[in-house]
Amino acid sequence: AIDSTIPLKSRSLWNKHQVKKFNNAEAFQSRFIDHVETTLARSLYNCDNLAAYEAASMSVRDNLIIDWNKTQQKFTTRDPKRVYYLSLEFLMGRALDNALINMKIDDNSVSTDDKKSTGPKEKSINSREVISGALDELGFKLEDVLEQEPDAGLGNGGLGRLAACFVDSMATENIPAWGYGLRYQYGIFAQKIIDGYQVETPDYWLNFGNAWEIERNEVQIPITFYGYVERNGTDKKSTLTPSQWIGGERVIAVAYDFPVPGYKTTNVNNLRLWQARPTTEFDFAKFNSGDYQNSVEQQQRAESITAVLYPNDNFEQGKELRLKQQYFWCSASLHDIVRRFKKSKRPWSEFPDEVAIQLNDTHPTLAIVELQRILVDLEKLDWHKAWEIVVATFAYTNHTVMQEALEKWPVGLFGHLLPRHLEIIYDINWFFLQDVAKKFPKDVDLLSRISIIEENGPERQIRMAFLAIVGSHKVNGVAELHSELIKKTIFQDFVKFFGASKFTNVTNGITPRRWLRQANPKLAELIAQTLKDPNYDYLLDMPKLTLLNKFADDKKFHAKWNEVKIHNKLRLADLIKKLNDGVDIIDRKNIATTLFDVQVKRIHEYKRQQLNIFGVIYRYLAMKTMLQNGSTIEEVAKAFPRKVSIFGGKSAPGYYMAKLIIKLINAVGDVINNDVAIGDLLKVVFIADYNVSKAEIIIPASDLSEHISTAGTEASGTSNMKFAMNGGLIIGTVDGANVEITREIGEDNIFLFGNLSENVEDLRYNHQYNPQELPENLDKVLEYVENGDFSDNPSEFKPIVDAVKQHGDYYLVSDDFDSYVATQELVDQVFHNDKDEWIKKSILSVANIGFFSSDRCIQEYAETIWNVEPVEQ
Ligand code: T68
Repeated sequence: AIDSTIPLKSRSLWNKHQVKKFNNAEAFQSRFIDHVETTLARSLYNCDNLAAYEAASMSVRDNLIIDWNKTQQKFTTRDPKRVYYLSLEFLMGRALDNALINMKIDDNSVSTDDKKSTGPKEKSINSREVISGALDELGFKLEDVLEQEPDAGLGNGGLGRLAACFVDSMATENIPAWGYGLRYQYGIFAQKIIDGYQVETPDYWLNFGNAWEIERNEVQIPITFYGYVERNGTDKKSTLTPSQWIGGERVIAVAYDFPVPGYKTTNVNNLRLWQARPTTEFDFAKFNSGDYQNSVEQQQRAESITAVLYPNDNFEQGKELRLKQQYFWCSASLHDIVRRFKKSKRPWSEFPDEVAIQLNDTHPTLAIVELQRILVDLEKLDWHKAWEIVVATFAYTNHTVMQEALEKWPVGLFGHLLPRHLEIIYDINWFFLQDVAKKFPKDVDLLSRISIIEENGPERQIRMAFLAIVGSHKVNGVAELHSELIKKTIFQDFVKFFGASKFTNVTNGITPRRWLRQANPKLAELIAQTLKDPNYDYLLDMPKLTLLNKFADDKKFHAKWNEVKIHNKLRLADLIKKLNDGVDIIDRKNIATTLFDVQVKRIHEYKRQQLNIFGVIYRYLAMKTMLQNGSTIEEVAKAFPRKVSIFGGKSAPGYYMAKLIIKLINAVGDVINNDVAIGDLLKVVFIADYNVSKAEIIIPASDLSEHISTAGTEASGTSNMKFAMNGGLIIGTVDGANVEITREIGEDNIFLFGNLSENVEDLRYNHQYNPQELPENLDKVLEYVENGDFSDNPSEFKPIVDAVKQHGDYYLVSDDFDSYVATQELVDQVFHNDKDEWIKKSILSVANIGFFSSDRCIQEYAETIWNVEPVEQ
């Protein structure tokens, strides 16, 4: 074959041997055994669950790849506008179960006559059931096989999981879209709890290989760092003319592709993750000087670029290796995109008609600079023409207003690693500031406020969010409240300059395939039955759930609904028991009347797990006081009915306060869980190593979940949507997407409390300048914590107390405490005294949560930001 195309005369032979998908149990079994015996070199005598998982995954992957090839060929022929979603994190979780839910198979063993009789109301083939049966016949249980898969934990929290939901929805919606990210060898660390403290252990997730990826050794892109800039144009001084960057270090980016199957479509999109490898270039200078050791060491350093995910959520550390990761990934992705565009032979001016690039936070902002560099230095376009193309191509999503999470790079560090990019940023800023000065000639302060370069402080810094705004045609927040807030605060000057229309909102969403059907098969099935939708088509059209509204008062339906919840609570009790060395913490016989109160998310002061645990301590002390004053345990139980407080989440390894909060939760649990006087009325559980696959068990089991951030700090939150979609009620502040969830499901069906975001600034100011007046109840709790009742070390938790009492209570725990406790009492009342009302609220939550499907969210991006359309099947 010349030029990698097969000569015409050979093609019929290729077609004759075309690979076929397995479409029924038998064909799957044959493929499965083939993989066990050849790919894995095992046999029926030594095939354990792990080998079965690998062989099943590779068999399913074969099917996906066949559709993947067709999808990509179709995109090449039709050449539609494509979307590229750049995210430094993709928190995918497990792939096999999800593939079984999404994968479409068309059983050719069913005769055509049988097929004809399959009316629209009858069941179509469900690949999960087919494979479960097929594995059963081969001697395996699907559940055990699925359990073998390690989570792909290439993300920290909400931002990374959002990217995972988005690729699922883009594939489902038949949008020609690729995700681009990094193939970290170590994902988010595994969390162990030792003596109540978080201990991090490395997550070497590729230990047993990875059945879900395709290593593309043919896709290798050289990436340059360091070095200096040379100018060869006539005007050697102008940085605007083509310049040559002479790099000092080179590494190779190798592509790894992960097929992303859509639901009920044969469309399979691609997630391309880059891994760093050393070049095979030989450093003769080093070799001749006899420094072999050093030249090998330098090569080894290449691999470190994609070695590990930075484990911070909503915090930027500013380390050089992080910047290296960012440039490595942006450069590789952009060269890949540009190469694909060039195949179309269109003029550069049409680039934005062919390509939309979405920046997931500011982490990929360098892609803006890299495209400008490619166009000016390599493609020799005029600076301004190039810039017009760049701005029309990019759009930026902001996920936070918190200062400590906004990326800034010191120009020294930046210019050393990327000298040409620094010049380009200065030039972008120069033109931008000229325009600003022209528009607002009298406002002298504006220039320094709005500049991409921050000049005050010991060293000049590049403000990446500002660069992302200037280099994009649209900027969006992730929930209505947050999108309004960024316009009024951190990006105020930019609204003034660009106008409000550049700023928009796209409220986050979640994929109902994973977060309803996969996580909660029982509820998904009950809904399918109730909607008379045996094929689960509603998962593509979640607003259809409103049909459940009419069952809100149906007592028979309540019973079924409640049964599902109890089943899920028992499933979680099993998990907790397993994690607690086989000892039950939860009283199973009373599980239906035990309120499961869950807060699972990254541990962060702004998310206020401390408020939750203070509430637990308050409850415990009140129970003890009753007993001391002579109340019977029955009387106590009336006032404080059965409850389990469940916590889970990781702290960034260097976040002292968050780690201390974890320790406090565990210390409180130790005291309460072992207090025989209160028996099973109150328990506190910390579930170690919260991750996607644990979330799939925890979320469907919750009666109540907590989304209690200080108003204005949580941009959206997405687990709030997941809990509501699984029939859990929410206690929450008026923050992030809680606001829109309330609007959709009705304010009677959510427990809101606390101060509003517009008052936060004043309250903080008050704490600064007025002596702290603590509410009495909180004061008692803090006194108890401070007295060392939860620790052998009496001053251990003092920093948590001092944050409220001495250091201005930045997160306003004292301002919201009473309202929180009062609202929790209301929760108790409804759950324990009016169960029908509770179940009604639960049904209404699910019935009206359809808006929060990530399919809706992706449609909004497609229409209002990307201007792309689905490619018809
Ligand atoms: C989250 N952000 C928001 N950041 O906190 C959450 N940060 O409100 C929102 O729902 C979610 O994004 C999706 O929009 C994050 O998760 C990070 O994880 C992160 C990672 C690196 C650096 C900074």
